[in-house]
Amino acid sequence: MLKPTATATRELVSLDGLWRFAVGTAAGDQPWLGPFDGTLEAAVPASYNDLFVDPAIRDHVGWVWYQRTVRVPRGWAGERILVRVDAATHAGKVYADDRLVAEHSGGYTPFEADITDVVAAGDEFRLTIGVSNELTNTTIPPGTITVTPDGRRQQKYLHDFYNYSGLARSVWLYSVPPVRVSDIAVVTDVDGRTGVIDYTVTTTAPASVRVSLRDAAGDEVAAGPGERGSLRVPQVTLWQPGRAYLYELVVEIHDGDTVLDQYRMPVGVRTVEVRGTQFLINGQPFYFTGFGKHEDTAVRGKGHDNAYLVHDFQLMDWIGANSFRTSHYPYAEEVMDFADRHGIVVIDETAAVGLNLFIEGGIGRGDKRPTFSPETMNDETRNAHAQALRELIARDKNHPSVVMWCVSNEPSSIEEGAREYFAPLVALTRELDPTRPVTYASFMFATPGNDRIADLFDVLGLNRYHGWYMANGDLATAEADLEAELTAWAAAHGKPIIMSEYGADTMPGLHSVWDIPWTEEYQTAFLEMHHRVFDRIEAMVGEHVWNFADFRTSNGIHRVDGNKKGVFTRDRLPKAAAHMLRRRWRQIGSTK
Ligand code: GCB
Repeated sequence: MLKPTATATRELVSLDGLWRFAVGTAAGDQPWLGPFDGTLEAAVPASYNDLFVDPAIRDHVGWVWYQRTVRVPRGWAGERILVRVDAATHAGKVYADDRLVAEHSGGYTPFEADITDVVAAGDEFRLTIGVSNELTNTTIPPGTITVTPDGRRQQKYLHDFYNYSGLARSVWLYSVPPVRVSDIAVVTDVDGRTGVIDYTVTTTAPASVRVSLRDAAGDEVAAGPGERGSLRVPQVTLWQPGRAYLYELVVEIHDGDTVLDQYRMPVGVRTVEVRGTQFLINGQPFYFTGFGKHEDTAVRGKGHDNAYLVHDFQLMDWIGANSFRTSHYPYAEEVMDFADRHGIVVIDETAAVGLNLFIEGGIGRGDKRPTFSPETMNDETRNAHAQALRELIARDKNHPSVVMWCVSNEPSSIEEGAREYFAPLVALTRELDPTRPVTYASFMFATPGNDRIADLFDVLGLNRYHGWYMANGDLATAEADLEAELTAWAAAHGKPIIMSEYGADTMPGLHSVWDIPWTEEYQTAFLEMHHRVFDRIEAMVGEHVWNFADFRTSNGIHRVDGNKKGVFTRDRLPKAAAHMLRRRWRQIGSTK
């Protein structure tokens, strides 16, 4: 699905702002049939949970409703008119006046509705969007709804980050011509000094397609006719980590001299390859430094915010991070575009977090049921997971910043059924995108001896907490355990290894001369200990600290106002460890 954009043939209206807001009440309610009662308004984009000071809203389980009046620009007669919701977490329903025009499951990928037949250019209509935050054993991510003795529905889930919900990303009204470009796929390669861009254009009807590639100065450097082809760019400037360079692909549909549709897309030319225990970008060994992140800020929750986007990337630049993982769901497309433009490397993850009844964030759950069974994660869960992969790859396949797909975070890969569950999903990922390596982030009870899926992947991602959830406060034991474990993984698979999570909860301002967990000194010593070990293991190709910043979680006795493993606080102030990381990562650069 192409991101909506304004071109010579397409127009775009942002529907962000304040929307009327209502919490779903009785079953059978049909709030879209008219203006809402009540005075609540919610900001879009933002999660709704923390906007209001009302536990009945924050803890609501089920549908909430957003509504606004929209006027279709009067010049849009004869065009197709679409509403695009960048994300409705975790399910959405869109109504134009009284009519249901789109439904979608999956909280972090876009969907749209063609409302051409329901609205008219120049007229107003009532746009109502329902959003459900319910998670069950067949959603991605999964969860369980329980009922308290006093009759309240409660949402439980198998991941630690707070279940923020709502319209956390933009909503758009846009126009496209009746015959148009509906998708573009590019795959880039390098042949000596020549860049090769294979492209495939999909159109809504047979049409005469022409593509041209412009360099950053706007000069055409290659062009070709047809829906499919290969452009060659002599003396190509590559997209490099830390040195982004983007061409622009201009795709047009012509009828004689008339341009029926035009779409413009940035393209970065680069290659990605796993060879032995190396991860190569443009043929050069790449060492990932950076973080697992979250979309999380005060008040907005998971609401996309361009100020935080800019500031987070500034901080990553300041600290010398060259990459991040979109833990634990696809991020807003603005984030991916920004990474493309600024040369930050991305490991792109689905929302398949918590396929694990065994643990949550290092703490045993005490659930004795099997993770993979007809009553727990089952074929329907896997179908939802497959759909999440399809939508992620459809959305992000053209981003040069994306160098790898992460299929899942911390699944219970040691249990019976794990291989049957994952093998088809990894095969699907490779079929959808044969060009990028595939990884998963494995959990701490997985060992080379009991893990059932590691061999399916190209790169091993290890989430480990030696010195935190294990050997807490004893860094000497933790160092020996970590080294033994990494050595064993390296020997067992001969694949590149990324430490996809390692981190220690840290209260800013807490200090000690001893190895006392939660102090700033302990976080620094903990990370330094890991780095000593990483530097002794040949197969290591990266280190992603957990987490970039503190973030909101559900309540738990091991959470103090959320997860405090951030190297930055929730409002993005550096803890002491940030300065240590800055020294190390600025020295490492992108190759070690
Ligand atoms: C993990 C999870 C991550 C948690 C983290 C923790 O293993 O992947 O989502 O936040 O542990 O801090 O417990």
